Amino acid sequence: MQQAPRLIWFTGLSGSGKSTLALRLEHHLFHLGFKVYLLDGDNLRSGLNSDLGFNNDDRKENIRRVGEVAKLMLDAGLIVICAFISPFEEERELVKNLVGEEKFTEVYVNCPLTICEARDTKGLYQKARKGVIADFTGISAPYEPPVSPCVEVQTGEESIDESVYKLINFIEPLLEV
Ligand code: GGZ
Repeated sequence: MQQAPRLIWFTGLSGSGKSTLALRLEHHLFHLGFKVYLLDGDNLRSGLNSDLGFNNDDRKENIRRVGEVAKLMLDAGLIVICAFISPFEEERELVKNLVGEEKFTEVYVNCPLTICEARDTKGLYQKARKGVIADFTGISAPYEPPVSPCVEVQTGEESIDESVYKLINFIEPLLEV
């Protein structure tokens, strides 16, 4: 299958559903025959970026390196899905300019902090509130919502299936040459 290389960039708070949606999208595209690869905190922060923490400078460097890796993968013809909090507009812009605006699709996984915190699947918000974890996004570190995302899902209101459906409908037509 002919495919147009594209970077699909998910941004949103911890617990907003980025990884879940990104994985569902990856599986969907894979089963359609696209060559697709998912980059997220799990495979980047445990290896290439294991020297980085969560202060502002480290987050910026995290996203810069992810952008460079994604660019190489685009050069190889892949569809790359990235799921990072990526809290700063400036770094998201940097990645967009690095890979080229025409290849960049920003996805805003919009979920209110109150809902992310109530879910607290990993107990991280509770630790952040207690001060056990410093610089926690939404609690003690900033999150800048995208100004004009290409597509937005409201995961506090929609079911996972509804959000996946919305994403697929928006993204799939962008991928075939
Ligand atoms: C935010 C943190 C922090 C702090 C650990 N702040 O929900 P998770 O667990 O699985 O996803 C979060 C992940 C965020 O890594 P990113 O590389 O996406 O962040 S960034 O784009 O801002 O560089 C969370 C966990 O790491 N985590 N400490 N202080 N999230």
